[in-house]
Amino acid sequence: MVKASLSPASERTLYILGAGAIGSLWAAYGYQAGADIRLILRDQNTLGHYRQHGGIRLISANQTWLCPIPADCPESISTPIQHLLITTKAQQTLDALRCIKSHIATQAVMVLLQNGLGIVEQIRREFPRATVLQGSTTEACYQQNRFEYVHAGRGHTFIGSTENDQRTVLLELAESLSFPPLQLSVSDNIDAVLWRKLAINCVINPLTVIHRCRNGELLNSSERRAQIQQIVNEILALSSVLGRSEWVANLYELVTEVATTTAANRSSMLQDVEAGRDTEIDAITGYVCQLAEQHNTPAPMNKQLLDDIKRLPKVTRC
Ligand code: KPL
Repeated sequence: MVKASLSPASERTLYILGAGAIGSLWAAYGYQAGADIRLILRDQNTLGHYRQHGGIRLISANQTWLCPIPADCPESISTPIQHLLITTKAQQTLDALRCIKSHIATQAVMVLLQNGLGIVEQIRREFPRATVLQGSTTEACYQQNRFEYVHAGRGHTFIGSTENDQRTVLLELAESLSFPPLQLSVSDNIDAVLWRKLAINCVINPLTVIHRCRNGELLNSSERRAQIQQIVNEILALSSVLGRSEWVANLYELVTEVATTTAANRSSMLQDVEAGRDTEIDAITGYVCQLAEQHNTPAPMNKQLLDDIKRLPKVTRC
């Protein structure tokens, strides 16, 4: 295993792959904090639209900032990427990384901050000498218009690694990615953090799609609260089989807390469905259903939600 090292903060360019809600949130606050940030956009065409727009517009607590964050498309990247924050959708991650593979330094440090599980292993296989750290956030942000995002609720963000000897790098990274008001902490048990986040996303994301509602509106009726409870029960049963019960103690209360603190947010899955984009359902509910099947644990509500969301019509875009 290669031990990761970071270049001095003053010389560090942070590339952000995935200019969706969370990537744009980090990019905008990073830009405001004076960090050397570069967004990687999908292609020349998107880059052209972005430049015409003048940057990322961030709306937070009735304040609006237009942040002209420097941006590239894969063809225009000119320096080797040493530090990469990956905020793409789970299902787009590998393709997006392959597009910029020739620009990624062999020993790059990558932080994967996205919903769902199952992707980090694939990245590590494809970039064996890179250091791939994992993160999880409950910051709430949604897209209002193209390149315009609303920071709709505060959450917690953790990064961590299953490799013990990465602690120094993690502490330094947590500090250098904490662009006020965003605050990163290092978790000593990132697997637990990611499993909890997966559980929260299994509840909030598909249910907000089924009911076409904001996160907080999931708590508005007893029918919805009963659905929350059923998903929670299925995840608790699976967690118990996997020996992970401790990781999801008080899951119902945790989900309620996140739905309350992000009440005004439209979940990322609802945003995807409304924009006709692919959702992360396979990496979220699909991941849980697969594990449940492998361990002969019933998860009928999750299975139903997986099927329902996958059946939703897609908008065909050219
Ligand atoms: O992670 C989220 C998402 O929308 O994907 C939450 C925390 C539920 C915020 O909306």
